[in-house]
Amino acid sequence: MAITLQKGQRINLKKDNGSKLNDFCVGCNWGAITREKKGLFGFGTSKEVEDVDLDLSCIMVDSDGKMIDYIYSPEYRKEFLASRGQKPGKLDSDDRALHHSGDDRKGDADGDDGLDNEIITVDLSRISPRTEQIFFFLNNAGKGDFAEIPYASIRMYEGTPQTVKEVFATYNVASDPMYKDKRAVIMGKLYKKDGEWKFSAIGDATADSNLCDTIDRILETYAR
Ligand SMILES: [Ca+2]
Ligand SMILES: [Ca+2]
Repeated sequence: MAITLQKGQRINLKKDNGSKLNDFCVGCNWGAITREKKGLFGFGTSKEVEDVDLDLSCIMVDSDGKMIDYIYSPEYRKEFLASRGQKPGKLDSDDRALHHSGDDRKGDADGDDGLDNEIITVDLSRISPRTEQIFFFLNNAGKGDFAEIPYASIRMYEGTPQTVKEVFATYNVASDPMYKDKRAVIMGKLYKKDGEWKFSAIGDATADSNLCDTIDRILETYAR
């Protein structure tokens, strides 16, 4: 049975059969916004689909709370990142333990397709020994806020980005009034405790208008 995570919940990565999660996907599934539009002269209605560009990213932090690696979209403007002290985006961690499936700029236009739109695959056995925490977060790169998005959820599952084998845990992060004016969600972190990896569902929504604000916030408030 998949665990439905609650804000603040901490879980170990043990499965029902007693084995541990090692190779898995952290994915985010979301929908585009559909608006009803009145037809010409007020006759009939048509549907207008508005793309939703969420960006799934993560940063790796060492035991001093310092950021030592990251994954975020290479589509972010290099000049902007540099002005905020961040390097150009990339889809692989330096230790090759984590890999991002690439930027989705639209969301599901025809309803929930059951597949995640952006996915970071994780191989815990390859993570650099220096990494103590990995924070996963979502930024809305388009307009609007999370309250308008019909659905957005994060989940951890075994399988591949194309085939979901077994869902371990899920967490819903949209279409709730609490997300009004919120444009970023710090979803959770993988963290090492006594040599074992665990997951903590943070679930904090923020008004951060860009990735660099969220990275700064995580490093200042969550990583220590
Ligand atoms: Ca995106
Ligand atoms: Ca989807």
